[in-house]
Amino acid sequence: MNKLEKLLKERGPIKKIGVLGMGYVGIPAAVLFADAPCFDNVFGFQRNSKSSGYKIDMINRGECPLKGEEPGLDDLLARVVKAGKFECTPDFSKISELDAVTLAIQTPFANPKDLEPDFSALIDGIRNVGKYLRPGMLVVLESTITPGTTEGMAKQILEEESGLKAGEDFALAHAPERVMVGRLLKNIREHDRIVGGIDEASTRRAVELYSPVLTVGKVIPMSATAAEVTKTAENTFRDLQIAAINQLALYCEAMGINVYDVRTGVDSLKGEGITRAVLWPGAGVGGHCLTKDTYHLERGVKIGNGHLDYPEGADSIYVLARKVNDFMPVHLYNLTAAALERIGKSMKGSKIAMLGWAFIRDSDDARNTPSEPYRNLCLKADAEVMVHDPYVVNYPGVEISDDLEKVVRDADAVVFLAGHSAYFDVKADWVKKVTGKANPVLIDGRNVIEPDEFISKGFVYKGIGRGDKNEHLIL
Ligand code: SAJ
Repeated sequence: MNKLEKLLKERGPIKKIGVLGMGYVGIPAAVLFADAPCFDNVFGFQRNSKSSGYKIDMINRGECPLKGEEPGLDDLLARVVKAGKFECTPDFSKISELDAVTLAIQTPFANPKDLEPDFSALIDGIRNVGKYLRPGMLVVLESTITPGTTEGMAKQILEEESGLKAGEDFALAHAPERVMVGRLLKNIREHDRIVGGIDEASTRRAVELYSPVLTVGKVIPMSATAAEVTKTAENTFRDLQIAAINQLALYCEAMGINVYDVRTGVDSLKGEGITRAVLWPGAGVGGHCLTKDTYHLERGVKIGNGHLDYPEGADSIYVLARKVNDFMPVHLYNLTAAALERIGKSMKGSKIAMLGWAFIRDSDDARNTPSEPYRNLCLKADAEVMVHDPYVVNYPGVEISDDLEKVVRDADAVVFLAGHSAYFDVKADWVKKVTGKANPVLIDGRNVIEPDEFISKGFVYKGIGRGDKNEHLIL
């Protein structure tokens, strides 16, 4: 038995837990730990900052500061607070009383241009843990991080701040979150949980921490760096699959065929051992995960000290996938300009009605939305742009209306950028009447409408992947 295993044995089973970062990852994680009978109590650590300090009192009143519907979370939080099993505090010194501490702190991009993550908040959190670290404690990073961070930067800061040695005096692991807004509790309980320690003892201790909160999911143990690669790769692979069908959509347009026929065809190849993850082409890829995790993975393989053997001068297919997906709003703009040109108009001076600002259907989440680059291209071409979205209420610098008629009125072009359910009921007659145009342009970025219904009413239609319709006769 090594020094760490002895320390963990002396300390006994995990009873007191701390969670740093009272956000959409930390809060459900904390209340689920608090709800587990085998744990005594949980502290939620929240800096008393101007922007988020209000959460401390709110949580201690048993109220959940997260907006949006989260089934079961309000009740569970109220219950564990009332039972005295969960308390939010700005007093980080309480960390020294704990057996395990997890960090669920966001790692956004400093600015989307240089694709470098902003680890400052996470580093703050790690420093705070290091300051109050005691022998035999377990530290777990839950944030999405560049592979190599746990073994590298995190371990280094914790050791500097505490004077203790990772893997000897304390256990260190990475357990990436896989939650999605709207299903936070369900995802934590039911998804399998990747748990990766810097050594065997750390992995085992982290498995002890997470097993009690899993109902359906099971723990999948591995090394800390393998866990970091798993998290970034699972999103990189999804982005790659979306890029594959987006590229096929562009090919189908060039070859004059319908990508949805081809998709149905390819998807029909079934049978044991046959897999074809054919996803859906669209106006682009937004959100918090797929737009950045590829770059975490790419950076991880670069900072790693191993030699990468890869085709000379070839782009990573993962980065290429990001470029294809980021091209889709540009392609949508090109379709809009080409359709306007067919009726002797140009972007300059035309009125564009954008339908959809959220990055995902039937959601108010607009993080890294593809609608933004599309709108910027239209404005750059001196078009007049109106934005509709039934869920997104505000977005810095963009006026968004939930009044569809107001946005569509007098439009030269109506463009679908999100697949919100409400849009599937939009009728050609209604759009034509409201735009007041003889040949309105209709651009479909999410396969929302049936082209013939609009083409037969004199619309100039172009849809992503619809090579079979995009050069139709104008009636
Ligand atoms: N998208 C397409 N075509 C598709 C699927 C998505 O264009 O076939 C676009 C969406 O419009 C959106 C973007 O990609 O703009 C992302 O969509 P998403 O469904 O991947 O939603 P996310 O970004 O919320 O991804 C999350 C991730 N979950 C976690 O990180 C825990 C991802 O790993 C999941 O695979 C994904 O949800 C999911 O499957 O729902």
